[in-house]
Order: sequence, then C-alpha cells, then structure tokens
Amino acid sequence: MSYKMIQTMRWYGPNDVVSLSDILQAGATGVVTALHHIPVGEVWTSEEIQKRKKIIEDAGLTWDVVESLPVHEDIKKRDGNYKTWIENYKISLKNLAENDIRVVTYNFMPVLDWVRTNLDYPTETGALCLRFGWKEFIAFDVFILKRAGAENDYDEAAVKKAKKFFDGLSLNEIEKLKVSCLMGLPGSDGLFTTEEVLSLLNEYGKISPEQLQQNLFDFLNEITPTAEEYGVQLAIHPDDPPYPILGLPRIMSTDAHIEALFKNVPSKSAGLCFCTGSYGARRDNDLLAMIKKYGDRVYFLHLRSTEVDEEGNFFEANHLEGKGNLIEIIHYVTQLQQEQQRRIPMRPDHGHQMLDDLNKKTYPGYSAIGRLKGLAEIRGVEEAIHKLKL
Ligand code: CS2
Ligand code: MN
Repeated sequence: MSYKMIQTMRWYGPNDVVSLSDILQAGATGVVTALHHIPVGEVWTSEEIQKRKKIIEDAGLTWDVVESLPVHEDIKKRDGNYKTWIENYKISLKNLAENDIRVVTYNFMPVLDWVRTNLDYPTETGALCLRFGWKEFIAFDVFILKRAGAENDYDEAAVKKAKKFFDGLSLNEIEKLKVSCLMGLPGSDGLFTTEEVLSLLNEYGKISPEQLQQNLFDFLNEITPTAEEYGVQLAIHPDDPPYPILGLPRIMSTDAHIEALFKNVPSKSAGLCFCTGSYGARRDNDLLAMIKKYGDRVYFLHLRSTEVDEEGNFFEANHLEGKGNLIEIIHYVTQLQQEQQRRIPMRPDHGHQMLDDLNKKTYPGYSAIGRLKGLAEIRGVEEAIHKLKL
C-alpha cells in the first residue's frame, strides 16, 4: 500500500463562485471548508456541520479539514468572555469529531489574518498574483492609517521611499492600497474605517509577544484534552507574513516559535498546518529542515511558493518555482507518509488568477483555474515520485 497525500481544495461554502463541481473536476477528492456564517466564538452545532457535510458529499467529495475554526480575539488577549469561547471551542471540536471531521486548522494572529499590498500583481505571463511590498505597506501604515508611532518601526530611508511613493498615488490608488492591506481582516470587504482598525490594533497595545505566546499555550493546554478524547488533530497556521506588522505581536513565524509550542504544549493533538508559502516568506526559514524536524506533527499541508527579494518584498510564485522548494518538500512528505503509514491532507494554497478567471470576482488567491494548475503540478510531482520509486 502506498500512502499519498489527500488532495483537497478550499471551498468557501455555498456562496463561493467556485463550485463543488469545479473542485471535483480539478481532481481534488475533498474540500477544506468552514461554517463562515457562524459568528466567531459561537458553537458549531452538529446540525449545521451535518448540513454542510451533506452538501459536500452529495457532490461526490469529502470534508477533510476544517479551515478555520476561528479563535475569538478574547482568547488571544485572554480577557472578556474568553472562558465561554474556550468552552464553546471544545464543544465545536466534539461536534466535528462526532461527524468524522478530525483535522482542524486555526491561527493565532491578532486582528488580521493575512496581509498583502497588491491583490492583482501581474506576473510575467499576465496572470495575476498576490504580493507584499514594504514600500506600499509603509505608505499604508504611516500615511493612510496614520498609526501613532508607526514611522519608528521602520528605518528612515524606507519611510522616505514610502513617502515618495505615496505622494505619487491618485485618490483611487490610495483607496485600492487601503482595501488591499485590509482584505485579510476577517469580515473585511473594504468597509472598515481607519478609526475602527486603529482601535482594534490598540487593544493589543499592552500585549507583548511573550504574553500572546503564553495565551496560545494556555488555550491549547485547555482544549487538547478534548482534542485527544475525540481524536482531533489541531493544526496551527503560521503568521502571514511571518514577522511583526502594524505593531502587533507575532508568535508563529519561525522554527523557534514551533519549538516553543511543542515544549509548552505536550499533547500530540497540537500540531501544524505547514504552510510553505507563509513560512517561506522569511529567508531565514529553511522549509525542508523545518518539515523534517517536525514532520510527525504536520497534520495539514498548504503547498505554495513565495519569491522573496533582498528587501523582503515577496510575491506568490508558480507552485514549483520560487523559494518554496516544493519538489523536495513533496519528496520528503512521500517518505514520511510511508514511514508513518498515514495520509496527510494537502491543498494548493492560493493560485494565480488567470484565463477565464481574470473576469471573475473570487476570494483573493482562491480563483479556480490557478489552483487547479497548482494542484495538477503538485500531483504530477507526487505521482512521479511514487511511480519511479524516487
Ligand atoms: C490562508 C489563511 O488564505 C490564506 O492565506 O492560508 O487565511 C488561513 O486560512 C488561516 O490563517 C488559517 O486559520
Ligand atoms: Mn496558508
């Protein structure tokens, strides 16, 4: 018997313009989804889970991974109603497990999920990708958001460069940059005012990275007994991008962060969503060394690649190009799966917007054709490794 990755694609639910039929045609056997309509913190009832599961299975697919079961901001800050939200989280885990869904992804990024400055950056071929540029980001932080003290977080030359760039922008371009930077704010559709964002950021003013990290450990040590009881694998997604931004603490960006997590949370039910695109946006993260070190705690794989330049600007490259080292990673994952006799679910995390999708409005990074291409390339690599016994 050979163990191959479980091939999935993310589906945002019945309102996603990418249909389950598209996903099936792309060659995935399963989906990764979430009950996005349930407010963060509330219980995912068995009934709601079953309803979603039925839609997926009626389309000939399986629901392999939850992404995400979101963690309420109160839990991250450990204030407000955090105790209630933790109890609710445990009930949701139990309800998911009782419906045979046992891989649960989440992140512990304060306020924002992911951050990019360009959502339609043209690649060499004319396909569009997501990009993060410092000049653009500093312009947003210092001159659009006007976060107090923001300029002190960057060196003078970088702020100057950002100012020059900002001065050349039209009002439309300023609005577009603002919307791009805030798109990863859960629930964001460009409607957040800068005041609202500043007040959300402010709430983290007194929380140090050490404190946030401790809050993560405490949260996990409280929920892992439930996860163990019901056989749930918890997969934490890394910070994206993997360094501090907007003065927010970041605690899941590096090898040292992962090491600290496993030292402080003994339960094996706490593992990783190994996102090569996110970890790979830091030049000092050696992806292959990291996955080799933590292989047995990798419960979910996000496979994509980032191309980073000397200044730390990055764009999302074609899956087999850039710094992602995906061929080596897939090769290692193949060995790991045989050794441990298990299949790890994967998804092509993001794809370029291309061909017919250029005229469609999809979630940034989640158009169908670019992800289909990524999945096909990844699958080709895995099949070749198996067939040629590499
Ligand atoms: C995803 C993340 O689209 C993406 O970049 O990888 O949004 C991911 O779903 C969450 O961080 C997981 O909680
Ligand atoms: Mn990811």
